[in-house]
Amino acid sequence: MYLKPPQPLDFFFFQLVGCADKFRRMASSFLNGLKRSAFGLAMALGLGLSCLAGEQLNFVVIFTDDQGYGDMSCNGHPTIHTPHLDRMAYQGQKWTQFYSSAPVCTSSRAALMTGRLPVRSGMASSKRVVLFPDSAGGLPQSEITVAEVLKGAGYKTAMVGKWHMGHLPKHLPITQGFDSYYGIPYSNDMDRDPSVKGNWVTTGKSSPWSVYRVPLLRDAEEIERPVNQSTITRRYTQQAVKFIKNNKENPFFLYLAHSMPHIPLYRSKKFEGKSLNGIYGDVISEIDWSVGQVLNTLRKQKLDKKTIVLFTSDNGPWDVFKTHGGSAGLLRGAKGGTREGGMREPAIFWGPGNVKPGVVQEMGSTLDVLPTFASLAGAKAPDDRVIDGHDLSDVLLNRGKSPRKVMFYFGGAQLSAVRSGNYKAQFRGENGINPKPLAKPELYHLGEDPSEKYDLAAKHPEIVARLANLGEKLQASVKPVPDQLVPRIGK
Ligand SMILES: [Ca+2]
Repeated sequence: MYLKPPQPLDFFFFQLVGCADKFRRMASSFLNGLKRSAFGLAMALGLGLSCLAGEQLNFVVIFTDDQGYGDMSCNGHPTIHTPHLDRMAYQGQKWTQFYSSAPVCTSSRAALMTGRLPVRSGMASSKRVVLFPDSAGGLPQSEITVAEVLKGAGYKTAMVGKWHMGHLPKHLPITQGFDSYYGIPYSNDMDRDPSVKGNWVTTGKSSPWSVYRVPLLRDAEEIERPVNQSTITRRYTQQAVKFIKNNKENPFFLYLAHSMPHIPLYRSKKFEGKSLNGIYGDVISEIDWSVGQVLNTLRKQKLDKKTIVLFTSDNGPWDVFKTHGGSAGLLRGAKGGTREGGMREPAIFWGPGNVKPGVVQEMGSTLDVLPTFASLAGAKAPDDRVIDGHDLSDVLLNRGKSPRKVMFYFGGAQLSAVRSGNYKAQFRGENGINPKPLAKPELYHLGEDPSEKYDLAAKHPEIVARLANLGEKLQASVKPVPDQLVPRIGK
């Protein structure tokens, strides 16, 4: 279902400016018509895009770590304040049923990069949760990332932030389609100094950042260790802004993956004590500031009308850390689980003049990013392998409904739940990487019961059977591949 956005005064102003700009561009476009390439004209007419014909759209993905569905004020959080995300949401499309493809970091990121369920690339495992600093594996070179797809279409590409798809040189972003990399290659709570006792769990405070001896890499070179994490959100933002400014003359793809709000939580001085929500809210405030910096840079560089920005998170909130973890709002469950709170994410697409503003209540997924960006860029998505993503451009450009009708939920490498339309059947336990089959499957109507409270399995066994059948067909399509999460360095 498509809903019109809320319309405060500055939204009307935005629309007026947008109309005037559109008229100017139409006139300019007409006068320059003879100069256009036939391809550019066909693209502009065919896609209904607002950017000048023949120009390629830029793409930015802002990805947060462990931010819950409820952790934005525009998703109803009462004590977290996110003015930049809220503005992004009413200028863009806020999706209320947008999923990551896994409830944990490594698998979720592999799906975002490849458009494929992580079990297809060996990036989901029933033996290890995620990649660790002693892991030898990573995203196989045989996989084709969205960065490689766009690079093939002439894009400059950069990754800033948390990678977590292999930290050895052969697995880093610069081997997977990114021209440059700046960031912490895995989670910010790793490489913990074992001699330091006490931590955020027992004290309710973050340990000094020097306790976590994580590296900061530029391309493949270590430039800082341990990383001063209190400035990391700001430094990632500076790198992102610099990349945008340096690439205003050519199409670009920027993947900005914040290390926060994954624990341990750190923020710069300016954001200390800023939020009613405590340190977690402070951290989200700094990320929100960062979103504002990116969008304002695009506006100032006059790139906003030819850029699509997606903001979303990799998995649900890590609720075991209490006030240092976020909130999934009214959704059930959290990080690591296959209830909605583990995998349904805050999600906003923004692209003034291109993305139709509103609230989208249809399904979408990070799996859909590769096919959608490839389609909008006029680039070729891989056709020699199974792609689990769908092209969402019809929804973004207000031409049609979401092609995503089904969502599969994996706990580790085990298919645990299946959603089709409004119905979701839970077949295995909700937590862990090797969840056991439930004695009886459960069934929920996610429209009427978004919190998964009222089991309808006994009432609708035929729907449970239909969803089980969808799951069996999906599993039959997955070919066994080496588990990338198991091998250890030197073993
Ligand atoms: Ca995560």
